[in-house]
Amino acid sequence: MSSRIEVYPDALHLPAVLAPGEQRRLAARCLAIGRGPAGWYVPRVRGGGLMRVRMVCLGRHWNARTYRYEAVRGDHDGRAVLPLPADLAELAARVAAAAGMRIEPDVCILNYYEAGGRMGLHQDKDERPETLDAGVPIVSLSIGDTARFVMGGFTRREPKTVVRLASGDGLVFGGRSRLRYHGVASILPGTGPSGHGFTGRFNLTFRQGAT
Ligand code: MD6
Ligand code: FE
Repeated sequence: MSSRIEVYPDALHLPAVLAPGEQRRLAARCLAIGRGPAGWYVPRVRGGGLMRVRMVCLGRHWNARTYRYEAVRGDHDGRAVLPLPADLAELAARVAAAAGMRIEPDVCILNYYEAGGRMGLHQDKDERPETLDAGVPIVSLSIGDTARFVMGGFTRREPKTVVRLASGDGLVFGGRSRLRYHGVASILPGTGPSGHGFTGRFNLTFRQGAT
């Protein structure tokens, strides 16, 4: 089993939980999904600004205006959301199990960052209250360039820790840490493995309770 680093209670970093071949296959899937008909879009947030990341949701669509999950891309082009493939849901469950947690995901948010990409500090609290109360984790998988991922407390101001999420790394974020603030401070261009057929960083977050 790969190593587990406890960043906070119930927030575990699993370096290289994905083998190189798995990373390559997953990268090819991400590219195909993103380039497909209901592919990449850049969300526009409530304040009106564009996010610095491209996104595609699988299973349910996360609406950046309403902060709700829905069946169509209501804040973008109205297209139906793509299904969440069963093998990806199983992969997320496997990674959760490696951290001693359980998930039956119904949504995956696929993010694509290029150099200069980032994601502001936020909490993930748009899933069903039962799921949040039970501490069902979010499972995050990263491929490509390393990200400087920032994790803090339960208010924006608390002290923060930086976790370098490299290609193949998992982060299982549940239990007592499910509602911690976090974000992506920066991407370190050129740090990903070669031979994956893309530049930049893919991140997949699997969630339960979006329906
Ligand atoms: C990212 N991830 O790593 C953005 N959220 O690109 C997240 O926002 C995130 O990695 C909840 C749990 C794990 C995550
Ligand atoms: Fe998040």
